[in-house]
Amino acid sequence: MDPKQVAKDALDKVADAAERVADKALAAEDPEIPGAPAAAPPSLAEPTEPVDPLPSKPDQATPDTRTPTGAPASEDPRSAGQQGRWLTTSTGTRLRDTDHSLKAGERGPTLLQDHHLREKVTHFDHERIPERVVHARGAGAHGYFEGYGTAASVTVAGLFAAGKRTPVFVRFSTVLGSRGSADTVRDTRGFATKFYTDEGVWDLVGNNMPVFFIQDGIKFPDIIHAGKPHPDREIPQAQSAHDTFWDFVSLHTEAQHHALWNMSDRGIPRSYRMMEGFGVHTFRMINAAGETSLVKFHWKPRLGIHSLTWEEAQLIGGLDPDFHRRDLADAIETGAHPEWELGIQVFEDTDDQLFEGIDLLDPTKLVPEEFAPVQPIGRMVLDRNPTNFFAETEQVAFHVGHLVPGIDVTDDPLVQARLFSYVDTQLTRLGGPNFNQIPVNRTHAPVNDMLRDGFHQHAVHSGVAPYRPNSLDGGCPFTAGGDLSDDQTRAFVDAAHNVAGPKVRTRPATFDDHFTQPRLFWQSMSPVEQEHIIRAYSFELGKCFERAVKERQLQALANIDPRLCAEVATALGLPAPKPTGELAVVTPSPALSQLSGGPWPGDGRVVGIVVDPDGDLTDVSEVRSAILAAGMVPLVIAPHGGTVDELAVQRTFATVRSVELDAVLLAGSPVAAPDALPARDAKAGAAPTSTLDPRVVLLVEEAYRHAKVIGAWGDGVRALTVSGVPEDVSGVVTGSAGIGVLDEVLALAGTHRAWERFVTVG
Ligand code: HDE
Repeated sequence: MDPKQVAKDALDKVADAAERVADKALAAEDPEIPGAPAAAPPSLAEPTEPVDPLPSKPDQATPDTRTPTGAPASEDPRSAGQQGRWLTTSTGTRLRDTDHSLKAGERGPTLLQDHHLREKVTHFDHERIPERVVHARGAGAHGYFEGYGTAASVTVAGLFAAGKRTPVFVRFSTVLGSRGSADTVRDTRGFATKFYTDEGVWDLVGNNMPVFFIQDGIKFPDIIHAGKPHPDREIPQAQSAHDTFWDFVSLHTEAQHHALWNMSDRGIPRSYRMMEGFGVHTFRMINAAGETSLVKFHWKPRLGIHSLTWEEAQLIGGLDPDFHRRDLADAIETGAHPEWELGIQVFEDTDDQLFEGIDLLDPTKLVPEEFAPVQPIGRMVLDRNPTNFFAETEQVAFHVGHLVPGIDVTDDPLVQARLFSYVDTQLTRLGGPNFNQIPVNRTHAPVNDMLRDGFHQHAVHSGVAPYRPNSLDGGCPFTAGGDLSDDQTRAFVDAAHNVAGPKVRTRPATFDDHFTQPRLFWQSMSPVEQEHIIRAYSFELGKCFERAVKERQLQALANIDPRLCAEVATALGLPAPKPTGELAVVTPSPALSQLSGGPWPGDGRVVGIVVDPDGDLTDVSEVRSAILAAGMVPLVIAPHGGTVDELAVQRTFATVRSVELDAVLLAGSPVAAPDALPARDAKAGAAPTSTLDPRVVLLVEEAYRHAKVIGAWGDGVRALTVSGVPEDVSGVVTGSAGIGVLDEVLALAGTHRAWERFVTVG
């Protein structure tokens, strides 16, 4: 039916209902006995024609539509923020003094009657809410999703229509650490997206790795208890380098695949903006004809997938624990808006739900992109930072059961448990069942549910019949149609799917193979990535206390790859065991390597420029402007703060560290500054008379070791030489003019690092 006609009919029905109310009100003047339950008398038969909710009765009023801070509700989001210029109580009474409690005499005791003191302190006492059990530390951003129109053959979901823009809120997170832990720890990252679609909220609550530790949600408390700090001493914080984690994953070999991803560079991303995202589970999509497909979701970052080195991650953990949070906020503020493409791998919805022998219901398995290409269906841009961390990033409540027509879950036993857990956890975290009414969680679609009351109820529901069927509220609300092709009336339809079998606590045989896919991942890595993995295992297991735990994990590594096992065993000083079975023959998947693809845009990358206030500064200003024009952030680094030749200094030799930079430019060779003394700055070492400030030497050495691109011109070339860096090596650029050097540096930085500089053994 014509949508305009539908809208007109609906309006006519509301007008009819309003007329009936008015008639009744007139009748009441008759006078009529008070107490009629509803605004209009019910019909004898159950109402079947959908209408909008009936108006309230003429004797009823609802609270004024005010914001939490007393302003008339309006579309301006600031109406929910502070109002007026005077300090007030929470109820808007202006205050004259908030620094002195009410006392009996100047030096006497405080009076119980001091309602302002009590309101202020009581509210403060309750400012904290429980942190998330997992994913406690996170950072959020607003943005939009834009559909390409390419998903229509598999799903009716309206957000994928060509050019359709849907607002989103994304929260990135680490898993294990507490709210105040460091960003750069080795861990999986959460990548949770809330889409405020016209058809309801859809939450895609994924990770930056495509597989998970466990195949059944009932084991989630086990893996998390093992990964969290030891319960006696509550250490270590935010990391897996300890006995309980490796105890569990070595006993429970289905976790080996995910553990291997954590030990790879994916576990230490350079930036949230440079991570892939995955829905992990297989989902089911439904098209207009009611046909279903199985899909896996992938977010592909426009900037490529890049990581820190382990040494960088550890140093940054101390220097700037907010590194990822800051990077995200700074990038958005400077207009370097992070962007991802959403894609799906599509599989036929067969009875066995297998693809090329891979059980699509097993969340410890991925499907190589070479077998099932990722097909782009839209893109997401994050372009605004939250205004208030608590109100938005902390209070956002994701739930895998927030689904919209056209997208459904599968019988993956992990997602099944998640469907229970996410609502359950919000009840404690957000203090009751109305968490979807918190501003950041509110849907942009009309809500007419029959959920009522509860802590912090913000809706003022009218009517008397929050049940179905009813006649007193005119039969409202009505269930919508199951015709998926009608985008005006369609409802969420659970995809029909055959299930049968005995009631059992077990797992299928198709979940049994725990080593083929880790081997596939290992063999798909480049030699440098393999080195990083070997070092990561050596570090993590080297931190374990118990020999039995290390030996057991070495056995698991032997079953993944004997060379990986041997290298780690050498580092641990233990014998390398033999594989317990035959090793699978796998075809490597190049798409799994972070080094595949590129070069990538450098948006928001940080370029340090070392200057010598007494040297030649001619090109520095121009280079700085060119870096800004390229969408990157130039940081001028000088011996002292303030300005150098009218250029603001962002870092001094005392405050800078190479790990916060993506590339280093040397515009001069500054001699040791007055504070280059061990007593003032331990980084200066014991060489105060150096012809080059020792902190610059450290900066260059570190940047070189981490395979960062380094450029030098003019006298800056001397700084390279003094620091022991050869000129004729990959990723090192020298020249006579700043801009020429910068152009080459920016081109090389597109691959993130000069990978050839990493020495590999294998
Ligand atoms: Fe979660 N997970 N999870 N998880 N998860 C939570 O929900 C849970 C799983 C993920 O930024 C909690 O609101 C169970 C897989 C992200 O707010 C909790 C199981 C994946 C976030 C919860 C899983 C995730 C969470 C904690 C096994 C990747 C952060 C607070 C059945 C696909 C969302 C909360 C945010 C958060 C339970 C497994 C991703 C406790 C029981 C698999 C990104 O409900």
